[in-house]
Amino acid sequence: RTQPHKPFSIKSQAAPVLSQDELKNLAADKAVDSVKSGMILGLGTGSTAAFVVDKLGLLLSIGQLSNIIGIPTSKRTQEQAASLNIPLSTLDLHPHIDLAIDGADEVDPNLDLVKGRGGALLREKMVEAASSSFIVVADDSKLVSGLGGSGLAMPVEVVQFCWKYNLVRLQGLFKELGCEAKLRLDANEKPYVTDNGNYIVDLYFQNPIKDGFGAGKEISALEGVVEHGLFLGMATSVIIAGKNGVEIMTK
Ligand code: ABF
Repeated sequence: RTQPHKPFSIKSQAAPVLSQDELKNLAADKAVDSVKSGMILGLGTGSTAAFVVDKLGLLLSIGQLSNIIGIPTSKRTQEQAASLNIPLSTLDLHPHIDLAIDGADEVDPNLDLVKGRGGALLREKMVEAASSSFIVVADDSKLVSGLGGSGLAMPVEVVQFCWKYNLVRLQGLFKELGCEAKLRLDANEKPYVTDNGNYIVDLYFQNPIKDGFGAGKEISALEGVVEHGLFLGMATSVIIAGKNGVEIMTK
């Protein structure tokens, strides 16, 4: 005889709502799974990348990782990594990097990125271009359907000399996208100076950039432009943390 079903109750358990920092931490944890002992690592900049650096420091300190060498992408990251006793080097001494892990400001469906709102775009691009693999870590607020479409800045690092001249030229390049160019200021309302002694012109678009490669070429062709925040075709994968967990985007 079959037993009559016992009445049962379903305890409804709403999924915990994770804070943005918890999401960043989740993405960072997942990325660090790809780090192996002995690797030369590009260390990113920004709040998400900082979780990665913290985790690397922890794994080194408990002996779960060994012999890694970090190539930092900013003075901030260099200080953070040094404080965690992560051995550091430079691109001069280690021109080939195994894996770089860094955050992003915008991620589109092709894994193309806007980076540099943290001001470290030049060193980030140099380090990430020298890496065999580049994993991006981000929370889902960074996803966009087209680069430049978030209404937030697309940074361009320019030399200080005649920065206004270049600001006007940059704005003029993207008139049809409703581009407004602004010199980035620091907390004291003084021009923000990068680790490389340059200024940043932030470009704000009303419409997304359709041809990222074309836009990048035009920006780079301006004398006095040092680097721009379009990171195209560089990411190997993007780890996105959102309310449904961690998703890995690959091409
Ligand atoms: C770096 O930090 C930058 O390229 C990007 O500008 C920024 C992202 O910062 P966060 O992780 O704090 O959002 O990765």
